[in-house]
Amino acid sequence: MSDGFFSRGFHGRRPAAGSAGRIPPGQYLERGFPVLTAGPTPRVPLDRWDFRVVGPDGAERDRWTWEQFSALPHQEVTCDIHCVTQWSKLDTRWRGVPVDALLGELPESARFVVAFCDGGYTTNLPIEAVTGGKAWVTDVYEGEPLPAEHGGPARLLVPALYLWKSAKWVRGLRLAASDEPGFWERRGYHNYGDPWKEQRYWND
Ligand SMILES: Nc1nc2c(c(=O)[nH]1)N[C@H]1C(S)=C(S)[C@@H](COP(=O)(O)O)O[C@H]1N2
Ligand SMILES: [Mo]
Repeated sequence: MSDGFFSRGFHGRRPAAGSAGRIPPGQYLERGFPVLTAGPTPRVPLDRWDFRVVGPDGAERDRWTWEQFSALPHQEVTCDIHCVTQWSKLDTRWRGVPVDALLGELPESARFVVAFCDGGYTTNLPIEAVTGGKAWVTDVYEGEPLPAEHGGPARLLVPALYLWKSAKWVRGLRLAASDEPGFWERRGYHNYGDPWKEQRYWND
């Protein structure tokens, strides 16, 4: 996903090398990993965790327990992430299940998804933004189980869009025929959120 080939050799020595052209307009390079959460961090025991895919009619199409989800084929993802609060972090490393594999074969009517989470957070995405190898449900960050403050046990990862679309503590995806703005989208954030177009707020 990223041009890690060029930047890798410079880690530690010249950390800015390789960042050219990778920081979207209005963003700055962040080396830490800030935590941004509206509300408390939910903590659900793994034996009560599941991940569900729900159809446009509200019916459950698929469900995985933690054990089943953990056993699904995972991919390594190295990507840059961009937060609407203006920080970007390069070459973050994750492991996750491609959303393509979780959604499976889609009904004609499914044109959008709403990610739903423990704690009640939601975010909406057009189906094309999460299919075709562009999104994962991740449970490993930098080789370790994803920390709770960053969305563990599992979070959606959609690196091409601002990070509010990467829902933490995600518990499922609901297919939808029409678009339904999520938590931040109803509060003034842009409906799509492309960092390269600076789609931060409603009128951008
Ligand atoms: N469930 C949930 N997911 C969420 C949020 C949240 O409040 N709840 N905040 C979003 C926002 S606004 C951002 S910028 C990123 C921050 O991710 P981080 O805390 O791992 O940096 O998570 C996104 N995912
Ligand atoms: Mo955010």
